[in-house]
Amino acid sequence: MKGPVVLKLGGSAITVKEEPFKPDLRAIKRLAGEIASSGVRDLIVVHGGGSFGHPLADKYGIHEGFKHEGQLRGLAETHMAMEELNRLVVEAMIDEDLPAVPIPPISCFITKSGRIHRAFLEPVRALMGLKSIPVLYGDVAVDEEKGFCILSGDQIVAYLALELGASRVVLGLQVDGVFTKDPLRHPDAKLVEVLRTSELDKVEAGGSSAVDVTGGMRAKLAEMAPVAEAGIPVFLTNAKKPGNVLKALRGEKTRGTLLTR
Ligand code: IP8
Repeated sequence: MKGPVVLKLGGSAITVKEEPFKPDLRAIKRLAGEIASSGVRDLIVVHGGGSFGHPLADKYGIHEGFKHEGQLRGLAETHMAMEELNRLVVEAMIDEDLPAVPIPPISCFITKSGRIHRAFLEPVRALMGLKSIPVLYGDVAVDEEKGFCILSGDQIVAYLALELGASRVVLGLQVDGVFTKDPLRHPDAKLVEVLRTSELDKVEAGGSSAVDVTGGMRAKLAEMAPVAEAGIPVFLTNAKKPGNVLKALRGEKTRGTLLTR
């Protein structure tokens, strides 16, 4: 199938989510290695905020939009924290000889009420034409209604997948995939291997206890549904477990959930 693969590295998979500003450097290095070993080069990587973006976004109420000038410092701090994490991801990829290039989403997306309204994707397209691997991330964004907002990595993944005609989306998470019940609270929860978009209301999606201003598994699935509806398969797998992202990128079978129409 033609079209790039869009890979999301979940913030919880690349940071220590309970400890603010603590990257999981081993995971970042391993995942960069898995990307390199997969041989997939027609690729866009988007990573989440984990313990870098979310605590600051929460502290300053960035997701609530502009309320007072005191938040402007938080806007800058949240973006800079994400840049710091992005640098670690891009450096790890470059160490693996991957032609990764950072693309700050605040500079190419404008939202309206929290949803991407306008995008300037020419740099992404041009870099891909040169066989570079753009690396974006969940970020703060200028919002036409709210002043500013948090733009989740998931929304960026969905937007890019649809806009660039992705062949596949791989979401590397801190859980194995979608379960019949919240696996943290119900030990009898079962992994759903194939999930149709028409069945989305059947799963009780839970998962994350740490601060997540962009909202857990249910929000993730809602974001990915239009992608799957468009015929682009979305595979969710545990990026904390070595080998999953490698296999998913290669299109090989591994533990996870395939979201499809
Ligand atoms: O972790 C949110 O991105 P996500 C990024 O993909 C910030 O939801 C800045 C909190």
